[in-house]
Amino acid sequence: MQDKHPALNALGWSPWFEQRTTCLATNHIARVAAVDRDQWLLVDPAGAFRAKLAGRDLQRHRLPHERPCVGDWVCVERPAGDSLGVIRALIDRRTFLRRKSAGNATEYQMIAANLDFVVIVQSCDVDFNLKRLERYLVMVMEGGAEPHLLLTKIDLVDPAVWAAQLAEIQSAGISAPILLLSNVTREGLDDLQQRLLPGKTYCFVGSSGVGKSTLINQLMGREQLETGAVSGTGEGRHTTVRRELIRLDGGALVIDNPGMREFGILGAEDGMSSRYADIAALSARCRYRDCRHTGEPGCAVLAAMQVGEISPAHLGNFHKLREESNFNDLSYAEKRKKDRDFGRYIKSVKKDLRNG
Ligand SMILES: Nc1nc2c(ncn2[C@@H]2O[C@H](COP(=O)(O)OP(=O)(O)OP(=O)(O)O)[C@@H](O)[C@H]2O)c(=O)[nH]1
Ligand SMILES: [Mg+2]
Ligand SMILES: [Zn+2]
Repeated sequence: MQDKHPALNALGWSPWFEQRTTCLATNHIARVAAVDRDQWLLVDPAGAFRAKLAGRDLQRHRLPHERPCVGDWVCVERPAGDSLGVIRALIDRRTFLRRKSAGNATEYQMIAANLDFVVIVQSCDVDFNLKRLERYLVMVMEGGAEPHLLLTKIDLVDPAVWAAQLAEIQSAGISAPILLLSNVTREGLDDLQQRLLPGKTYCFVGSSGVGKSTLINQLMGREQLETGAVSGTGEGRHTTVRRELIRLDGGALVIDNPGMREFGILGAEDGMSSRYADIAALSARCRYRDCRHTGEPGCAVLAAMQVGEISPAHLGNFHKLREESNFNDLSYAEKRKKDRDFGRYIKSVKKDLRNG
């Protein structure tokens, strides 16, 4: 396919998007670098500018996750002078990272879109947690990006500590590449830098205080992002308050994120079967198609566990995550139904008013 927008490639553009562009001849293509309430910071080869959503599109993109998020490509009318641009359309997302909104809300929250890699960051002094890692992995795989793991603050612990963490990750059957790093001694930094490819997008996620912004500052070679103090418990203080796409001198695009306290899974059926591909493959041989692998006769998954082919811990994680995933999916479906029923109710009231 002919490369119609070569200048955009440096910002992460590819033929995949070219084929799906809905932009009019009068529109420009730009990428979302940050979102501040109702204003979008966009970048294109000419630089950065601010834009808003067209009124009609505000209606159409009513749900928060349908609105352009960091990393999205949009069709935009470029502003004259320093007035705001107008976003006319959202180009399809190739990949994304989303989570269940924090708290009880049964809603998706789009973290970022069009990511090649998601770097899941945990610090090995106090933050490391395999269960949390598993949830991130499921959601990364669901969205189609490639996961990388990064353990920070190796300067704060004895090597035996991170060696044990590596062993834990390996025994959980996680095959994503793992990097170790210290922002203080800079050990591991060159290794990471060499892996960052120009024109590819890397989204850094993890708890507050694990060193995401400190790391991105190091990669930029300057103190652009604000970094925070860590409390006595090692917990961060939510220093970063907005997501931001940054282009490094080497050409890689990185997204810094605010620390996330929870990372709930929702709508993750594909992510579950990618992360637990071994269990998914075995279940084809279970006697019952709807086997839950909890004691049914003829269960191939339990049989595999008995001969040591998969570990009980691995199957245990799968069961816990599937339970949570099913529960959240059910709540989501119920909420959507309630919304629809309420919509119908409003319509019928309006009709009654007109007729009455
Ligand atoms: N000892 C040590 N401290 C580090 C390392 N990386 C970061 N820090 C410190 O940890 C604190 C938090 O770092 P940040 O970069 O702000 O963490 P963050 O992940 O961006 O946190 P949020 O923005 O709140 O999500 C700062 O005081 C850093 O100096 C590291 O590798 N070793
Ligand atoms: Mg930060
Ligand atoms: Zn089974």
